[in-house]
Amino acid sequence: LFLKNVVEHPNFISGNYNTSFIDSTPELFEFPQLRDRGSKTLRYIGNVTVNGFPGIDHKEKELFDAVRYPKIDLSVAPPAGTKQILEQGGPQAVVDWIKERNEVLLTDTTLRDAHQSLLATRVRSKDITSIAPAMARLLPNMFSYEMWGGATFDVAYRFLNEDPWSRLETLRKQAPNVLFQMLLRGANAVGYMNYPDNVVREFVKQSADSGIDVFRIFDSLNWIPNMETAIEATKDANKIVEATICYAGDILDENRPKYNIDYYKNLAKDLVSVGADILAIKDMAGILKPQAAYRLISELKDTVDIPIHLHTHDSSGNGNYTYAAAISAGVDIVDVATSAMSSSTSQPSMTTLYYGQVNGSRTPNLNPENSQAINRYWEDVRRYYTDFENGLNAPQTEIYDHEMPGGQYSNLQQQSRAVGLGDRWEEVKTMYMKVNLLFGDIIKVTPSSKVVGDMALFMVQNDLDEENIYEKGLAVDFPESVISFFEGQLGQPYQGFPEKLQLVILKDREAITVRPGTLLEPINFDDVKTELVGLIGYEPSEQEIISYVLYPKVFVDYTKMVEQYGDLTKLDTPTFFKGMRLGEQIEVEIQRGKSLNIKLNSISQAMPDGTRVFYFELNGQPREVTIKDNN
Ligand code: 3PY
Ligand code: ZN
Repeated sequence: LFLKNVVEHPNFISGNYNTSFIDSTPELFEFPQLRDRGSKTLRYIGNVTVNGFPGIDHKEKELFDAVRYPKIDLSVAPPAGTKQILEQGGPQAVVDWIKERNEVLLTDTTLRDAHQSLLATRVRSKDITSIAPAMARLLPNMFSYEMWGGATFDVAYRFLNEDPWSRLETLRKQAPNVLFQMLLRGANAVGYMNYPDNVVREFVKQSADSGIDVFRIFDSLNWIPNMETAIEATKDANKIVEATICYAGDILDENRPKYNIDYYKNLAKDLVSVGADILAIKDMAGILKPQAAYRLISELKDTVDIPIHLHTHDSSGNGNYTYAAAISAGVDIVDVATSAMSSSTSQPSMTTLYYGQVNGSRTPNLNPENSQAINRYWEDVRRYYTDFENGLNAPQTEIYDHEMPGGQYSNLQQQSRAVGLGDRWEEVKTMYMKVNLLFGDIIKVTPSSKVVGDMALFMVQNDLDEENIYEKGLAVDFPESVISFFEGQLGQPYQGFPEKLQLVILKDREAITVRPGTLLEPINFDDVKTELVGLIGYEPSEQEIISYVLYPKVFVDYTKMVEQYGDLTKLDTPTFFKGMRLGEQIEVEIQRGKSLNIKLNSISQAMPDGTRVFYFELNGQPREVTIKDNN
């Protein structure tokens, strides 16, 4: 294409060129793909305007007030932060630095768990990267930003038509001063099943190369063998291993003896022995009560010599109360979010925590005015995502009973509606609790929590209960996720599987007791590459190859969307979800100094074949686009 541009250029044809011709003729680099960009964007806008965005009600775009950006001087570089400590001294220097701190340190989860738990993980890179330069300058004293991993990886491809790797790389450039933290599901990487060891290794390597510094590594059954490959890979990359204990039960409740204080202390010691730099306590459901937090953190501080990082969800409304107790007990770091993206199923608010600690001995190093300046941005931006709100706007103390992770509640509610159990939601929640006990009281977090949820729905749908399951269960086929769990494909739960139920569920299928990763063939990345070239028609990057290995269909579907609609990441969020109003004009800056100015003048009536013609203006030129109306 470049050669074609050269030989067809008038100066080239007329012989009017010299050795600087290429350097001085930038239009040679304007390939048809670039020119095509406008048409693809118009096609996307037309389609979403008339057909709506998958999964949300189709209605006209609302009017939004201008977003309040913090006033910052971008020409002033962000101050040095924790990232520079890692760069200069490696993980041990960061650990030493944490130990020297008296104030409680903060991780800001706004860019990952907060929106995963409040807005179905739908916050787009555009809204994340727009605020990152301000975060780097106004919140430079954070221990880390948790901004990647968990569900954000597949949701980016699957629902937002964007590449999670480029989100990470862009953020890295914008916030070069604070550690970047990701959530990694051990042998399940950022997926829902165990992957071969070389896949986990490659994923960690690519993530580290692209900008992740702190790997919060957990296993959905707290089974350490499933975490070891990821831990080794993190060490190989000279990054920080935050080995994680998922919290279940209640250490102060004598009726819940399975997960008692000794269970946690032993696990903590084991995690230190496999290489933890930091110990994370991941209270994914928000069930760690304040008094229990005080005891847990106090005893863990006496048990291990590495920093302790506490994560909770504010579903019960007790989140900051739990943190206050943990801070008194000596916890080193806690997870918080900007106020407008905090509370309820998300993390507690950072500014609330600040005021709760102010004038105390461990007041966090946070400037409340700066934090409020960032918060105003999120107050405005959260409105773009109203369609993805989970509807929970008051404390849910019942989480202490059902123990559902913050991110699962609305998902399971949605799943219940989808299978016609919308009006039996209370029953589903009660069943979730009963299934957990039937399963032997397991750790519930992605993906083990999904198994419990799938089983709860299945039991309610099929009128099964804890009495009749052993008999009726022999005649039914259980959900695939449940069978696979009882086969041992997610690993081994603490104190094993309930054998009687395992027989009913597996029937004649054999269970394994070894680490699933030992049975999985390593992936041959060269073969995968060849296969992928055949599917997408271009040479994939290493990041794309690993994405395809983790999520083959999701990744290929994403590349097809990009082929059809081009790069949509520069489109503003209301337009991305709702399209355009008649007469509206928008500007899409596709690269610095280069914009698409788009105006929607009119839309024709539907033709007999169901198509409509959209009359746009693109940078002042009339453009017609024909769109199939699927309504
Ligand atoms: C995830 O694995 O995505 C989680 O957030 C678990 O809590
Ligand atoms: Zn969480």
